[in-house]
Amino acid sequence: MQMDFTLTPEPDDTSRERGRLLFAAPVEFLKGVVAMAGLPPADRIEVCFAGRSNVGKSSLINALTNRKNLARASNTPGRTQEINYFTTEGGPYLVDLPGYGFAEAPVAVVQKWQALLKSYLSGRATLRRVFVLIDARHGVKAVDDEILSLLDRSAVTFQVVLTKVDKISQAEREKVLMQVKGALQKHPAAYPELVVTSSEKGDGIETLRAIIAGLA
Ligand SMILES: Nc1nc2c(ncn2[C@@H]2O[C@H](COP(=O)(O)OP(=O)(O)OP(=O)(O)O)[C@@H](O)[C@H]2O)c(=O)[nH]1
Ligand SMILES: [Mg+2]
Repeated sequence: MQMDFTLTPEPDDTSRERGRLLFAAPVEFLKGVVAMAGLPPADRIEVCFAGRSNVGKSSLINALTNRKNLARASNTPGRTQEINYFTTEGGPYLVDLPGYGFAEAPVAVVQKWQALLKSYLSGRATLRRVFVLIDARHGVKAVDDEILSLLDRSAVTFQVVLTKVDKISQAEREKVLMQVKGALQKHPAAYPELVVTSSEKGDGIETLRAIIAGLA
């Protein structure tokens, strides 16, 4: 059966306001986690941001929270090496993950944090939704597919967020959306709506805030 993927519609005034309020309140760094045993108590729901190295996970958290440097963003792929927890007031934990598909660190180091990433994505009961970030210039790659299959097997709902849309034309946008929608056909854990974002220009940020506030 063909699954129908659409863009998330613009939030209505109520949900937009709810999203605005959640992210206008203080969002604080809680801790960086390097082993499953270090995860904070599972006393509330959480959402996480997953994706290939350099796709823009940390930048997206900065854009959502309107803070330049809350989650460190950098040009150096593989910069986020821990599972970083941020608290919201009355809302979910926001979780910034290390990137996957990064080959330039020592193999042992990469393996260690990829193993942690996989344990986390498949074994966190309070993980309500995984935002899987896909670079709008590149579309879904084999390494993304691997993670998406892991989420299918673990029955964890994921929602695709296209990033860096400011870097492509409207025509390229249509093309990558087709590719992504095609790739998602084989992933039953995929949420049927996609979000197109630019942390640089602000596209999709209010929509994403509203989605996260709506999950709480
Ligand atoms: N033009 C543009 N650049 C972006 C955008 N989002 C992120 N970037 C840039 O992409 C690079 C990587 O961003 P990060 O947010 O550090 O990426 P990440 O996914 O957290 O990377 P890792 O932690 O290494 O996995 C930085 O140079 C950002 O400035 C965007 O929306 N538009
Ligand atoms: Mg990062």
